[in-house]
Amino acid sequence: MEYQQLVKISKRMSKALRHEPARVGLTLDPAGWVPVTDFLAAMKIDRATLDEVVGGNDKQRFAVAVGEDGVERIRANQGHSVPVELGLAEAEPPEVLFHGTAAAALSSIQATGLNRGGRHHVHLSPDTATARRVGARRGGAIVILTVLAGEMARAGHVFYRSDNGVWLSDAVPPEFIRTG
Ligand code: HQG
Repeated sequence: MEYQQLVKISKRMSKALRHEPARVGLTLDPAGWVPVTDFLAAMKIDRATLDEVVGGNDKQRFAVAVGEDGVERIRANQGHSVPVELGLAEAEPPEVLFHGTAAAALSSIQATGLNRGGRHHVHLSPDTATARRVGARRGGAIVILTVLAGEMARAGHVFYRSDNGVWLSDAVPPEFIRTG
């Protein structure tokens, strides 16, 4: 299938699994999973298409797994706004992490820190190239912030790493943020 078409389906899948499952008639379990057969019907796609989107996804946004009951399910690895308990394990972060955002947000972020907005956590990138890509989604001028994750962890802040390598934390207070 063509790349653009796959991206379009991936976005629909993200919306259903992270934000608006009810809109397409789905109910996520407490950990965010739905049976693959229900999901295919709700998305109106076939299994081969699903496999192509999940396997070829640039950010490994989705996980497919067989439960103890033998039922195969799918969930989004992160990025939810609906309440789900992903069961992420705490992880020790690298000394620095990065956050790419709109330059226009800088003064607000310097005043109040990074907050999670509608998501469950603040999302942090392991490298500046990834942070740049995240920031570029906004259009316009971007800024790459350095987050002193090691110092934060030693001060008692908890970090998680999603299955697709995104670092997550509840909030980043301004004193742990550097520009440039
Ligand atoms: C900003 C995509 C003003 C924050 C990406 C960000 C990522 C503040 C925006 C994932 C602020 C929230 C998450 C403050 C935070 N004042 N602005 N105090 N604190 N912000 O989309 O991190 O493709 O919820 O800088 O690749 O941009 O969906 O978060 O610009 O991994 O898989 O508020 O989403 O992944 O925006 O992106 P978002 P994000 P997917």
